[in-house]
Amino acid sequence: MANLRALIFDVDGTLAETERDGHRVAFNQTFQAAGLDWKWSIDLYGELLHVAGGKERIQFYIEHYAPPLPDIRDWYSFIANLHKAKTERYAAILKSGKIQLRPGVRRLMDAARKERVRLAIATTSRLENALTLLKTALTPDAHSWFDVIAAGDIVPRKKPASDIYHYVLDKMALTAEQCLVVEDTEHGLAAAAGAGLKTVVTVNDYTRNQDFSKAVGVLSHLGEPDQPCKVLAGQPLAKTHFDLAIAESILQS
Ligand code: XBP
Repeated sequence: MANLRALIFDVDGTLAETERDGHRVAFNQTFQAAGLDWKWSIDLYGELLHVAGGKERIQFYIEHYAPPLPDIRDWYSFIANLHKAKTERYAAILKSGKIQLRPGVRRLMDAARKERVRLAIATTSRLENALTLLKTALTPDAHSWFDVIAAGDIVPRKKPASDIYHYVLDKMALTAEQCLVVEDTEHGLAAAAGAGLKTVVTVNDYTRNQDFSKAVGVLSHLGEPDQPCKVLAGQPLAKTHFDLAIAESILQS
């Protein structure tokens, strides 16, 4: 590949549909086990997803939805402990094998490895969560597939700030012009665009109505030879699926 040196993937919603049936369920299980009368419905969770990061999401819920509150002095530790417990429950859900990769993710990563296009991860989620998903849904030695796995609190500001993408570019010693990002949300797109990166968006039920005008393309998913993706915005694809040749042509244009 003349220009394309790396693909940078977001995790939740992009690699797999983790939010509705993974993170949300783990949050609810944790609230119940902690004796909290808090329940995040599918619709409410869609609203809460505007806040990136699990700890930040719990705090936002407390501040904006006035749920029944326990008598707590140290809210910082309380939220941190809830979030830790939620991470364990989320890992158990992933280990049960219920959550699979979205179409085309493994195919594109395999092709990149064959062509020596480097791989990286840029996520708001906790590192353990990203690693567990990669191990359970991709491959047990997933660590070795990625040059950088940038996650969670590793940078001061979460998406939509661009910190995580600057971090990945720094660690890989690449420029934005040498990389293509795959994201699923407006926040993720804003983060990548702010670092000067071109981004392909693969939407999901929570994000399909968001503003993706800064994306180089918007797809239903990455597609497979026998499972065509739909182009929702951008240039039509000459094939059923998104591949490295298309990624390269995007960087050249
Ligand atoms: C997705 C998120 C995360 C998860 C929860 O991040 O917003 O907050 O919903 O993860 P991304 P944690 O799209 O960047 O992968 O509970 O581990 O924070």
